[in-house]
Amino acid sequence: MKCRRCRDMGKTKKAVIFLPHHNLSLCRDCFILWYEKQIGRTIKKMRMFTRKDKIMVAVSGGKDSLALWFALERLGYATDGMYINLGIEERNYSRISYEKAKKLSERIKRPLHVVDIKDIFEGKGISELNKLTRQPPCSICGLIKRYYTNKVALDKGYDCVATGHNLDDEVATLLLNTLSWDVDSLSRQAPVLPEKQGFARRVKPLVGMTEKENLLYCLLMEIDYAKEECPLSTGVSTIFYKQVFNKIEQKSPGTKLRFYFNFQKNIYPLLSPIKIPHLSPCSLCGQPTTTSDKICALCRFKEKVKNLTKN
Ligand code: Q46
Ligand code: ZN
Repeated sequence: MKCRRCRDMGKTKKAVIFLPHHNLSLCRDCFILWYEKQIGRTIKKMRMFTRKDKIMVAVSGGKDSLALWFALERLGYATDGMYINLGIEERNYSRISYEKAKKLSERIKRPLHVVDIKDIFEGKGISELNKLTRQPPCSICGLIKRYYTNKVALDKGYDCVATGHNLDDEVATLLLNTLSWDVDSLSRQAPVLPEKQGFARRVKPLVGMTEKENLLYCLLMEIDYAKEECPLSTGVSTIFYKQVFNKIEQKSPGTKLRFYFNFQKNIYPLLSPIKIPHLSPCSLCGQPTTTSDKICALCRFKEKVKNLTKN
């Protein structure tokens, strides 16, 4: 298989990848160019940020967020990283993920802000918090990540938070939310969530890129990433929906892109005005909350952990 871009320029080069959903085969150099161009286009088209903005990239140490950070740097955006150490000791997951994030920050010479949840919850990581509270690990993890990415971005004066959600993540969540007609969640599923009342702008520049494309970019750019999936991810329902989507995509290339971007174009605008909850500052930490008792979910969770630890 030959690179189509090279062929169009009168050259012949061997392709390293064929992308059926774009009907495109590309060599190493053309893939890198194409990949970064696609991200740049998404950023501009969706008005995510400009070169004047200060961007905080939330990195997990995995392929997607590290590919994003590296590509944004190469595209000339001002980006710093932020890593949350979840204290997951199973298979050394958190230690390895942190090392990969740190390694990239040193390679591109950009700072990495680190929040360690064991400092916040008296030595407890996600697994210990799960055992203590009996709340599912991913719901605890999601709460902590949302809270601290927002807090660090606001405290340190960033214009927005960029996350590494890819097309596969987005279509799996979209399918899950659609199957249960979860209008609330659907009305929040956008690649750009604008800043409002104490919330930093959140953007997902990789929404048009698949896991496979992010992986290849890491390999070609020699980005060292954490290969292990989170050991607490077993039973996460989006894994099943990703498998379903990959089967559909094999039969009908382009379905993921159509499903996601047609939702954004045709359905999301009808949903977004449905609910804008009233927000007020949490009386304990000052972060925005929708609760009537004015204590945010994170502070309530902290209280719960404190009480259970005492007993
Ligand atoms: S890190 Fe956290 Fe994921 Fe692990 S505990 Fe669940 S949510 S699976 S992206
Ligand atoms: Zn609070």
